[in-house]
Amino acid sequence: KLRTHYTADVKPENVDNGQKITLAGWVHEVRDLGGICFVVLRDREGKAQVTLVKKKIDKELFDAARRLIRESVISVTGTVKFEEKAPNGYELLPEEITVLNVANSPLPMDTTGKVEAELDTRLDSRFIDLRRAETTAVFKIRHQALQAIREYFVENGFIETATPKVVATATEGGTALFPITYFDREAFLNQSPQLFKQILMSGGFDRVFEIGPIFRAEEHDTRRHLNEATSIDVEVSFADHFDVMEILENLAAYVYTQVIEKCQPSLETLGIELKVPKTPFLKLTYDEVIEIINARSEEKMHWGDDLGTSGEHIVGNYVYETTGESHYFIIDWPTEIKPFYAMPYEDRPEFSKSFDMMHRTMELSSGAQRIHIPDLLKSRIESQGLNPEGFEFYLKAFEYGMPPHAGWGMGCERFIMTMLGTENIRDTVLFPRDRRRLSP
Ligand code: ATP
Ligand code: AMO
Repeated sequence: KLRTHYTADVKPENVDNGQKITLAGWVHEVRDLGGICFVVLRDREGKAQVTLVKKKIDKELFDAARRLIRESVISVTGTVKFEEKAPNGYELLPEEITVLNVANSPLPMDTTGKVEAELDTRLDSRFIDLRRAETTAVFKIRHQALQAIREYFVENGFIETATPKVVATATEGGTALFPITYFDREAFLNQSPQLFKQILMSGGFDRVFEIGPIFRAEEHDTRRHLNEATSIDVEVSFADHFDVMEILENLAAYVYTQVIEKCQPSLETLGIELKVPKTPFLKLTYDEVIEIINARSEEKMHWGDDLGTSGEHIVGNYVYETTGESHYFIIDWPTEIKPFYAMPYEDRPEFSKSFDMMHRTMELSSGAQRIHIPDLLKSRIESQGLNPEGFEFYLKAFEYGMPPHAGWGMGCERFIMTMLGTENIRDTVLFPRDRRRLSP
């Protein structure tokens, strides 16, 4: 066996003092003090000190240890000695060290954390960057968050779906599409599962979720936009926008709770003390948001304007100062600035049953009750300057018994980014796609 234990699993409850084990990982550090040599072995879960005392050990083994090259891959078999003074409370006294692969030097970037690398350098050599505990911690938390999201959906009667990423039409008016060649036809990478999750409501699935990639040809290069992002999508039949806002806030709170419970080592590595957001989240109407902004900014916001970045910050800070919470909803947006599928209020059709879930620093999610009446939907598609012919496959699902329904989409990366306070959204994606970056 190349490995019997992870470094972090070597504890008195799992392993006996003097037990023979095999660890495998990377050479993090070699400290040669002449009479004694320490090799720090690093694996996914942590580090272990391998101690070689010259007088007590085979000369060849001692010399081989001293010559180990940093970041090479090794497997070490030896006996465990619990020792309070050692870094994790134990050291490994080796009998055999096998070099499985040698690393070149110098390395493309430092792994010890002594030199702070630029994000671009880190992304160019992601395989090395991931060997840093701080980087891995983000992805362990992302994994746990997604796990919790799935748990929450399954517990609450949702069916997981997979809808096509190669499509014939746009869904989200605001952003551009990536065109691709599909045999002899033009096709696009999907911006959102929107149309498909709605069709599934006509299919009687009632409650669906999907976690998958979305593609947006955003021209700009910001710290919160990706060209390929992971969307967490939900659609619920016989529900209105308030019902799905409740699902969203409860989901967010559940995920925070699970991350706090299951990711303490990673949170400590990142120096984060996480607080579960208090539910229900504050709901501000679009009109109230305008008042808040206009009372605090020279730059006036007019009815019908979308919320700009500075507006988002003004309102976010206002909410944080008055409630101590970072999350809130903005509801009742003008129908005209929301996508065609948002349901207008019957008694005041200039307002729609739509919402954004906001974090103090940015938008996290958009959603709405949807139009389920085919004629109204068709006229909304037309009035947004779109051609209903392109939407035939979608509109057809509304003609034969479409229940009222509502849903939302939340960017996974933005959710993780705001949870961990990362500077850049690219820190929450293994191999981000942005304006300039197409590899790795
Ligand atoms: P939407 O849901 O409105 O389609 P989105 O999901 O992409 O947009 P953001 O991009 O965070 O959400 O948009 C929030 C607001 O910030 C929008 O009003 C948008 O016009 C504005 N905005 C987006 N990109 C930029 C940018 N690069 N600089 C300044 N403002 C921006
Ligand atoms: P929207 O376009 O607002 O709504 O997208 C929903 C959420 O997806 C995330 N997101 C992004 N994250 C990173 N980079 C991007 N370029 C990017 N674009 C979007 C954001 C955003 O809030 N169909 C609707 C959802 C619905 O109504 O169900 C939609 O796509 O967190």
